[in-house]
This record gives sequence, C-alpha cells and structure tokens, in this order.
Amino acid sequence: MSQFDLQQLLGGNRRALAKAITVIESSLDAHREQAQTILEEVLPHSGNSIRVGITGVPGVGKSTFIEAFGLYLIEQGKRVAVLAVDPSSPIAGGSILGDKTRMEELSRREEAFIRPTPAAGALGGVAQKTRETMLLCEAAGYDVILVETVGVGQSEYQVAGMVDFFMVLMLPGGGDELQGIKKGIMELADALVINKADGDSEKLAGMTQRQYTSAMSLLRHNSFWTPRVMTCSALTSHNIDAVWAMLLEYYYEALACNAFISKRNQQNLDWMRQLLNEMLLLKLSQNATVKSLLPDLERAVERQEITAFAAVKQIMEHL
Ligand SMILES: Nc1nc2c(ncn2[C@@H]2O[C@H](COP(=O)(O)OP(=O)(O)OP(=O)(O)O)[C@@H](O)[C@H]2O)c(=O)[nH]1
Ligand SMILES: [Mg+2]
Repeated sequence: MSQFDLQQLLGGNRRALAKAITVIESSLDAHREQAQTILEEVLPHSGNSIRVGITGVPGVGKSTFIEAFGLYLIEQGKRVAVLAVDPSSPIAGGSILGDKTRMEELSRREEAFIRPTPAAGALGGVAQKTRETMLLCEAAGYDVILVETVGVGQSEYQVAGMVDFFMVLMLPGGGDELQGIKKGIMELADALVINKADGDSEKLAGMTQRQYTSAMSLLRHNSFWTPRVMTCSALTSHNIDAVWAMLLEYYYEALACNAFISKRNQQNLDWMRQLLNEMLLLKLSQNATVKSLLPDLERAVERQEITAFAAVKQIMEHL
C-alpha cells in the first residue's frame, strides 16, 4: 500500500479501505508481507471504536436489526462498519452480501461500510481476517463495528473473543432448549435481545424476557456487568434506541473500572497465542521427517505398542 493510499484510508476513503481489506484477505504469498505492513501502519490509528458482536439463529432478524440499528447510529452521528463471520460460506461475497437486500438503505449510506464474510483458508481462518479488517475500519474512522455471525457453531466463540460487547438475538417464545442456541453461547452473552417484539408477538416477547431474565441469573458471570435481557423490534425500530443506550452504559462502566482495556489486552494476547499454536502446527505438518514418521507412530499408539507420550516425544525431537 502506498503512502498515498494509506493517507486516503486514514482519511476515511472507502475505496482505499476496500483495497486494503482485499490485500488482507488475499491468500496470495505476494500479498502476505504487504498485509503485515498495512496492519503495522494502521495499528496506531486503530482501537477507537465500540466493537459489537451480534449472533442469533437464522431468521431471528440479524440483518433487519443491523439495518435498523445501523441507521439509528448514523442518526446519532456515528459511522458504522458491518463485518461478517460465516464459516459456512465457502466464497467471499456469500451470505451477508446476498443480504444487502435486507440492509438496502444502510448499504447506500455514505456513513456505513458493509463487508461480507472473507473466504476461508488462510492461517487463523475467517475470523482472523475479520479481526484484522476491524482494525482497518477503525483506522478509517468507523465508530461502531458490528460483527455478525450465525449462531450455530464455533464462530460465536471467535467473534465473542474479538468484540467488546456480545449480543445474542432471540425470538419471542422459544423456551425449548433456549431456541437451539447452545448454553455456552448464552454464557458469552452480554445481552439477550428478544427481537420481533411487535404486533401479536409483543406480549409473548415480554414473557420470554422474564423467562430469560431468570434463566440468565442462574449463569455465572465473573464480570462487573450483569447481562441484560431486553426486547426490540427491528421491523418497527421499537427499542432500538434502548439497545444503544445499554451499549453506551456498558461502555462507560467498562471504561471506568478498567475492564474495557483489560478485556482488549487479554483478547490481543489470546489472538497471539492462537496464531502461535497454528503456526507451530503448520510447521509440524510441513516437516518431511515428521510426515514420514507419523503413520507408523499412530499405528503403534493405536495398538498400544508405545505410549502416546513416547510418540509425541519422538515427533518433537524433529521440530
Ligand atoms: N415481525 C417482525 N419480523 C421481523 C423482525 N426482524 C426481522 N423480521 C423478519 O424476519 C425474517 C428474517 O429476518 P432476517 O433479518 O433476514 O434474519 P437473519 O437473522 O438475518 O437471517 P439469516 O441471514 O438467514 O441468518 C424476515 O422476513 C424479516 O422481515 C421484527 O422485528 N419483527
Ligand atoms: Mg441475515
């Protein structure tokens, strides 16, 4: 990236931002070094945003919510970036962009930047690239970063590990096994937001809210923040302002008690450790001697001819 492009990016130029993200997402060897340079250059300009993770089962209304919430934030004078982590999408431009129909107005706004899920493949996977893209968006002056993920797999953990606040969208009613959302994910939640609290469902949403409020109080939370349970309607924008008010409350409380910065520090550290693990594994799997030894060792362990520890020790000697 030229100095000119970097200045453009820092000035909030969307084309320069998109170009930089393309380099970050590229799996070409030639781009890898360039990507590192870009990241090092933007790092000092990153960090000035609220990072919000949004998850929920298909159909809960994530896209509709992001459209309503994003437009509300723009009204409040914010610039909003929307990123997606969808490991099930094999190609870039998959799910979230197909969704631009649901974010039609938002995607047309100058103050919004919407980026689909990156293609899978490289070190650290899809979530890794989203994390880096987030830094670029911050450097380009986006105040709120919304990271969307489908609430069905491992990606929620990765998203929760890169945001300041993690929100789970729910449906009115449900009840049965927390609507297919795993308990582990509820434990990650800083807020449950019951969407579609409108029309005939409004009453039910209120009941669901009370149910989840007591369910959540049974979960252990080792943080200054007690997770909230609230209702909204992405369709009518009812309570969308209350969701933002809650986020701001979290933000100022977290800042005041130092939890904001210490959470981010911890996330940085986790990120590094995860990368280190992956690189070590990669190196190991590329080692020719290890490759040739491995089948025999695995067979020997299977048949209990040697212990697992002895096998691993032999492998480590070749690293
Ligand atoms: N009544 C009502 N309908 C809603 C609301 N929010 C979303 N919907 C509808 O629910 C359906 C699914 O909404 P989406 O926003 O596409 O849901 P999603 O979570 O993004 O779904 P996936 O992208 O498939 O994971 C659409 O028909 C929306 O119009 C709401 O607040 N109230
Ligand atoms: Mg969607």
